[in-house]
Amino acid sequence: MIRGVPRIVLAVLAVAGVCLAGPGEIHLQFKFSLEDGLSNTAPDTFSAIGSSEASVGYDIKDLLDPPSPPGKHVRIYSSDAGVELIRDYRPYDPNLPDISIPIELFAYDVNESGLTGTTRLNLMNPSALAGIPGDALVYLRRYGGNGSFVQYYDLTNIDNHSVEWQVTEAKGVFGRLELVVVDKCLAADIDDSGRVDLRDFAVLARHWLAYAPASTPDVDGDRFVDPADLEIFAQKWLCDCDAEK
Ligand SMILES: [Ca+2]
Ligand SMILES: [Ca+2]
Repeated sequence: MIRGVPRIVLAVLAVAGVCLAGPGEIHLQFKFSLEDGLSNTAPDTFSAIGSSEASVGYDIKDLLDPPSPPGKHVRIYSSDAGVELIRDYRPYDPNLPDISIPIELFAYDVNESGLTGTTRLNLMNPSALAGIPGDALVYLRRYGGNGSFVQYYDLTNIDNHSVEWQVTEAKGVFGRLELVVVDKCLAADIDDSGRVDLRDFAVLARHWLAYAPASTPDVDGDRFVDPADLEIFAQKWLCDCDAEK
């Protein structure tokens, strides 16, 4: 037996997992605001949309949205499109979702002293989660302005639909989010071989109960390798991810 891995887990892995996912759609909307103790800083919203429609692309009209009010404001937008998108469409296969959207959190203070207070992020339409297949992981990871990982939010947990944290003298890009919607099979296929098998398990076992920095494999995305990862792994044991379509 591989050291440190419970015997019961090895027993579970003796049988193949359930491989097929169901249909679904994605349209998640987030509201981002900052309370500085005197007044609410002008909030912003961000929509993350996955669509299987080949014709759907970036919505140019959203690029023309008016800027936030002068004075002080916060903004939330995807950051890998080369422009500040507040509504971002991504190709989406409901049977094999694999979407990762990098999001930037931006603060502006006309006085340049930065914004200090409570930052809030709310999922405005949690009912949309019902349209995502149960075989998909849906989560946010939050990073500080220096890029270091701070917190993980499993969006299937209602407690994470409204989260807050404190910021001090925030100005410019003071944090980042990563929105991930990924099929459990793809998440469990750690070596990207297309199949969930012993090679993936060996990697997990090597990092068992370890903190997982950015480059270390982790199935459920919370940066720790623990029984929650193995539970998903067991569900997808011996699955061919590409064959799930
Ligand atoms: Ca694999
Ligand atoms: Ca984990």
